[in-house]
Amino acid sequence: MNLREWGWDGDWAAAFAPHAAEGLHPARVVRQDRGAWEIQAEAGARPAEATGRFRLALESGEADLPAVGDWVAIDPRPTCDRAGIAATLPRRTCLSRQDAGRATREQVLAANVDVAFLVSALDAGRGFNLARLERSLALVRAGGAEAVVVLNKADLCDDVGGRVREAQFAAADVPVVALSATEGWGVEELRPWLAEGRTGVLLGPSGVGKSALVNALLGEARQETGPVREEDARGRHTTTRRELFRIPSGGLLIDTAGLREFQPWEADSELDAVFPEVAELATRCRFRDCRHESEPGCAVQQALGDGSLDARRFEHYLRLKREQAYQAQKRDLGAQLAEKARWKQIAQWQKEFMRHREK
Ligand SMILES: Nc1nc2c(ncn2[C@@H]2O[C@H](COP(=O)(O)OP(=O)(O)O)[C@@H](O)[C@H]2O)c(=O)[nH]1
Ligand SMILES: [Mg+2]
Ligand SMILES: [Zn+2]
Repeated sequence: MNLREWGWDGDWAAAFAPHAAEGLHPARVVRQDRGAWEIQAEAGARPAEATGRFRLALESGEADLPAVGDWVAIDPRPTCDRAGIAATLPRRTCLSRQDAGRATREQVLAANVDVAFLVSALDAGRGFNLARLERSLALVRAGGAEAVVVLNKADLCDDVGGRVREAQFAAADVPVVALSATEGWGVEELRPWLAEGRTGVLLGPSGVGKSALVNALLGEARQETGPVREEDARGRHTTTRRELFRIPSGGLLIDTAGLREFQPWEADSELDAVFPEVAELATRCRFRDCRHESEPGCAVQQALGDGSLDARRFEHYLRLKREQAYQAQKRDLGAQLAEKARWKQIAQWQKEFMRHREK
């Protein structure tokens, strides 16, 4: 198996050199399902687990938990049924959101992704939501990836043009593509973003057709589609699977499941990226901490008054800003609890580690 087909290149090889010197092999994380990983190495695909030394690095916060898309250094351990992950290579891009359960922990959705397809559905259900689209755009920009807005199930919509215009308005300069994954039309428009060696990820709420789109791009029904139970009776996640596929036209694509709405992590700079016109105006307000409400010398209010700033865009901006403040508050409150939970997890790992060593 040629690792180039999985996105390996000269820069990765250079970053990997110190690990190669230790006799480790490069591999890409192609599947992540709760605590379990599957990696793709030159020798093929295998399940993998963290080595003892890597666990210690994870515990001390020196290393990040491997995510789908990560390049890792593995100890092949030929006599063992699992390869040992010994290190992760520094990420080029990283899409993360706040962990739904633990408000203070960042959860990495996918690593080393070039392009994120933000999938909505035009089926008149809850699949199309401009505020969510804006939040997702913020998340993708903050992570360093390119974004493409995908409006799926266009076959079910009478006014595709109208929806495209609405999405384009929220997305500013980000491309918007309307298509039908199940009928197949429009799907080809995505291929240019998935050229050889490039990695994409499908993001969006459950039911918008992400897996159907994976199947359409793969040209075969590899992913199960349809209503998937993603929460148990108490509303918790039971499916968190993320998987990386190779598509025939050359690129790689990650399907995600079980994601709740995104909650951007560090957010001020992201908001500025999504609303560059507001950010630009804000630099001209008289007060640096201007909230653009009724402060004197507010350039934003002035622009709203003379119509040079779109009132609806500014409303969206304020909504996200409020949500952000709320999340920040929640994060502070959750910090102590999360720290406690982290230590509990560390103690458990240590116990396992000791048990492993005694064997
Ligand atoms: N009419 C129509 N239905 C679609 C389309 N794409 C997906 N679906 C259906 O929507 C449901 C959810 O699709 P799925 O791919 O499982 O969504 P996911 O949860 O985002 O992976 C399935 O029943 C699909 O057959 C589409 O373009 N048009
Ligand atoms: Mg799915
Ligand atoms: Zn202002």
